[in-house]
Amino acid sequence: MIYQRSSALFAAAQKVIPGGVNSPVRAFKAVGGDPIFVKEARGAYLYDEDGNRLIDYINSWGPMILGHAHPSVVDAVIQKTRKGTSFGMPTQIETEIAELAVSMVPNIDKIRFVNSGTEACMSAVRLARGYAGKDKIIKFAGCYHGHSDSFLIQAGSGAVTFGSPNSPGVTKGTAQDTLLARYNDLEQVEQIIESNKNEIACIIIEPVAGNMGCIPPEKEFLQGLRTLCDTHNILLIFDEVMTGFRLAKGGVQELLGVDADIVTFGKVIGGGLPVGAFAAREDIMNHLAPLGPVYQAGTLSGNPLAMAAGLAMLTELNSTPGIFKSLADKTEYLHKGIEKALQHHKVVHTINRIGSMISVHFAKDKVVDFETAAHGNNETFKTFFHGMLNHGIYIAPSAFESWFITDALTYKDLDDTIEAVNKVAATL
Ligand code: KE4
Repeated sequence: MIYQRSSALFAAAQKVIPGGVNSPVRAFKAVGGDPIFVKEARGAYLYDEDGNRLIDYINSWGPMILGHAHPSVVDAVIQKTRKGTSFGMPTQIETEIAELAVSMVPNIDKIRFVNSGTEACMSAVRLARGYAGKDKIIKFAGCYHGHSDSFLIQAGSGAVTFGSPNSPGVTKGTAQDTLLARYNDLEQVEQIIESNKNEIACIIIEPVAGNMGCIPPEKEFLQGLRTLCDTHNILLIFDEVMTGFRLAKGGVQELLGVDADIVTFGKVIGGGLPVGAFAAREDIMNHLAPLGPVYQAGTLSGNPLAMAAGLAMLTELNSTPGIFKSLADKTEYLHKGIEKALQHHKVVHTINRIGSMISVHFAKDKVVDFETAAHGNNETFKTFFHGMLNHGIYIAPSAFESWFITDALTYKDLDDTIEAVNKVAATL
């Protein structure tokens, strides 16, 4: 595969954009080489600036669950654009998507739209602190809730990739209110609660982690957190920016049957446009301005184009029978094929999968938390990444990410992907 034009575009971008990208993980720092510049995308395929066609397993880090340029999303945005792009005034479509989201997700009565997953998680924590009147939060090493100061403590995703989990610029004052636990370690959470009695407003977690690769919760872990929160009067925030409307219509709450107090969304809910959201039962959400004292705002929150894209996407997911099973079946098929190919070439690996999220780790032990995720052989991952790219398969340029399956993938695409793994595995 030739990437000359991408490299030239990257050189130009670096002159005016820090690192040539508007989000660090895109820069290929973890895998080396220049990032691929995409020209357009349709369905399961990316078409890059050098004319290569790539099967896409990132799908904009989750949003493109039905494939790129889905007709109903594109049409909805075009229709909306013709009527104006932003008003800073309430519009009916915000109520329509809010009603639909509330009908799809358990335990939420009201939802507030924002412009990113970071904003959703940041606002959810402020709401929890304002509602509970307490300052401290518990997060989990390797979980990523966006780049708000309180979260950049042993964050996952790009922050880990950069090997700088605690970012400069985050003050000691902020960091001291963020307590850190190990994912899947209920005992440690209990100890932290005991040592910070009546000071913890909330626990925020990716109920299925996706920013250390994909790490499903161990049995009873989430229910254990639920019980601890009920016992100690702590709010449980499920960060479903990645899992929401992906793992099930009602997200992980529905899939695994554990109730959160506040749920955050992003990615899929915006259909590819900048949308985040946070939601909860009425008595919590009514603490938000202008009703209550917890302030949160945004010029482009509820933007009509973004709402049109999100409403079209949620409507498709809500009205396509068996969509989540189709996604999970395709992911299982891919898992089995990759497993067979890597085993055949005796490549040490472990694969995590749940629903339409999957990650391949070049480690021998099961990956159950940040520490075991970090045991993966990054040199092998780099070779694997570039090998797959050279066979026309685009996976996440970091071992600390999940692959995101889109229903636009055909079983032939999956077979082509498995064949590429077979060829690349021979070189590992
Ligand atoms: P954004 O602010 O990037 O929209 O969302 C932050 C966020 C919050 N919570 C979870 C569980 C997330 O996965 C994310 C963002 N995910 C990363 C990919 N792992 C975004 C990719 C990027 O940083 O460019």
